[in-house]
Amino acid sequence: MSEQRKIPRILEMNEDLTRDNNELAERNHKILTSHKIKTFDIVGAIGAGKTAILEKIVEHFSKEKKVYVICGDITTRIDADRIEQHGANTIQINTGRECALNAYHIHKVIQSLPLDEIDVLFVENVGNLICPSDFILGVDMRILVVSITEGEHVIIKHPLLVKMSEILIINKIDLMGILGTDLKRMIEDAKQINPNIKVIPMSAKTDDNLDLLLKNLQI
Ligand SMILES: Nc1nc2c(ncn2[C@@H]2O[C@H](COP(=O)(O)OP(=O)(O)O)[C@@H](O)[C@H]2O)c(=O)[nH]1
Ligand SMILES: [Mg+2]
Repeated sequence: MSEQRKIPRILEMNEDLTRDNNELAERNHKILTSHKIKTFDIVGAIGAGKTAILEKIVEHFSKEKKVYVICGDITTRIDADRIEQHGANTIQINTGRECALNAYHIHKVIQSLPLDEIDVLFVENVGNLICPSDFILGVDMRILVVSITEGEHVIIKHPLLVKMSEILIINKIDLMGILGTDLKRMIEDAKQINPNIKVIPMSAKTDDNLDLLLKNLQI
């Protein structure tokens, strides 16, 4: 009897994809650090305030540093245009159907950038709280942005991104009087998931705690 061909019943494609992405992310990081560029990946849901926060950060640092921002979105360059008005050069990556940027996107972009002329590189990832946890990009620091409008359970429901981030911004605290979101609960949940994460409740509208964020970026 001929030996039956063994066909795996489950193909673990995801593991291969993640490994390839991680390797490319490591190469990205080597390239960027060899050019002494400080790099950040900003992740969070649509509407959390990623672009609003980047506008403030860019406004502050672009007076002294060359700041570059890569914006990821399904379509349009609305965010890139907003950020550019604050003094950074920007490039928009339209991912089409993909719900997160990956290391390959960043690799392609940095090949075309004047890396010796850049001091700080920010990535605004595609608005999503799930997909970016599958793809690291090769940056120094990941910043997760949530807002109190998403409700106090947003942290506990997305532990992977909390685990993978160095800074957690809880944005829109100017709306606390209207919403009454349990901020203490959000901070406690974050610390339980990732005791090392730096939590910064802030408002990109009123600039509350903006100074604390700028300090923690260590630029
Ligand atoms: N009240 C308030 N609104 C904010 C704050 N940050 C952002 N917004 C508003 O929230 C909406 C989404 O912000 P945006 O930066 O585009 O979010 P993104 O999708 O995460 O980039 C916009 O209307 C902003 O003006 C904040 O701290 N407080
Ligand atoms: Mg945005």
